[in-house]
Amino acid sequence: MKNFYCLLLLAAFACGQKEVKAPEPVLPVPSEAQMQWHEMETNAFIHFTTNTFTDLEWGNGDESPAIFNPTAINVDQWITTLKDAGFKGVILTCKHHDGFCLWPSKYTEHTVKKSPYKKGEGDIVKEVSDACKSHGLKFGVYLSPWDRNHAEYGRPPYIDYYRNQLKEIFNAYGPVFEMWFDGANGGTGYYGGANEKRSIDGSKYYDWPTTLNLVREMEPNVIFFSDAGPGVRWVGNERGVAGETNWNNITPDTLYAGKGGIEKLLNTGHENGTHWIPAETDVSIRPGWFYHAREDSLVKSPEKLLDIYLTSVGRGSTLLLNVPPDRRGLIHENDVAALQGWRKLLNEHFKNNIAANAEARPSNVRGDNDAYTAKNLTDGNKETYWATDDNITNASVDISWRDVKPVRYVLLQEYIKLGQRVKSFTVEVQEGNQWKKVAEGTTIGYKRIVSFDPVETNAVRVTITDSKACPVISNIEVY
Ligand code: FUL
Repeated sequence: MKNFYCLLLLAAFACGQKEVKAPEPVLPVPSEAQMQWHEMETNAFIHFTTNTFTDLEWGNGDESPAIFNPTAINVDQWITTLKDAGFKGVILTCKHHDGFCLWPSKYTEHTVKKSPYKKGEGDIVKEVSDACKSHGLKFGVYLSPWDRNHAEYGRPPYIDYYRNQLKEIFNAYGPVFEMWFDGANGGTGYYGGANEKRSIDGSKYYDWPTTLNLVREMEPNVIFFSDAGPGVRWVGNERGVAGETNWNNITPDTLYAGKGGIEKLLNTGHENGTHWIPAETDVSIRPGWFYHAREDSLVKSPEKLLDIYLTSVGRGSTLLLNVPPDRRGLIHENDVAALQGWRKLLNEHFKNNIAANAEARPSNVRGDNDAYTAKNLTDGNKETYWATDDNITNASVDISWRDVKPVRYVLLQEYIKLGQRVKSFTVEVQEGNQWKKVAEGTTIGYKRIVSFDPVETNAVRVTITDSKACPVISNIEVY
């Protein structure tokens, strides 16, 4: 990459151009690990535990491991199905709220070891992490802080137990790209036979800073998910909808996992937030997070999944789509068909980028310098960008091609390594000698896809109408 910039500079010199300084970053900016997370775009969630066999969403914690018996399990089928659908990573519920562990933890008997699965010799966490490795997907971990099985839940010894399990998992099954700290806590549970309600103070009980440091020592680049981050935040709903305005910035000092009442803030982020904590959009392909036969007819359609893609990835978020295995231990035929249909739609709708290498005429180029030319928008190189002079926060670019073609999507990307800047924009298409507005929006961020009724055109105009500082746009695609 360095060489590439040297070449640009050399080219600029050769044309007698003065070197022009790159725009200053608008803080905060993403870490390298967060940048990689943004680029994954779609990941899959896998919810699997005793709930799959009891038909519950939240197990009470008193379930017998004897019921955990997937008789035709094929973890490879899960991972190849997910890979074919385009997912880049997988997050597995190693332990959900009921406390049952999908690996043979040495700190409890409430695990696969006591189940009929592979006669107690099975280890689903290992199988999934191995399958991810062999198919080139990243592996992530959900380890529920709330544990309705553990006798000490709510008291200090449980925190040691939870940390011991994190050590077990990170040491045996890594690398782990993302760690989920779910905020849910319904109070009541089995708790080793006490069968009572245990309320905790979510802001203090878990002592998250110590736990996160422990994990970071084992996995320095892990992305922590919780309502409050610090890696990524919850999007504030389970419908698959990120805010139309979606700032990656948020001020986390008053947030903590499970705080509640902050859904709106999580959904949109905050323009002046102090930290880069982007929203992750988690949603299930079925009504529930776990498999229930009664929901076989309620699997989301490929069209619905496409909508969800547009309101998550298309709004600068990352999609975490849950696909729960059934009692056989397979991804059900209906879910497989929905995922295949979705992939097909995505491939069709985003097949030919009309803007690739198209002509781009900007209203302003930073220092009139080739390094920041609007050609960078259509060159397919994510490291180059179009930027304007520092005092310009309203600028447009016209992208045109020879023959009139039907257009229904415009995809925009900011070069977020220099921070999220754009506050509002419009998209117009040329009809004869007229420009007609077809879409407008607020934030762009890592990626923004606007859709509109198909129009026949040979030019698109994107206007940044307001920005925190000069806009820095790396990519425009048109479909
Ligand atoms: C929630 C949990 O209570 C659900 O069971 C599920 O795991 C979802 C992803 O997070 O908070």
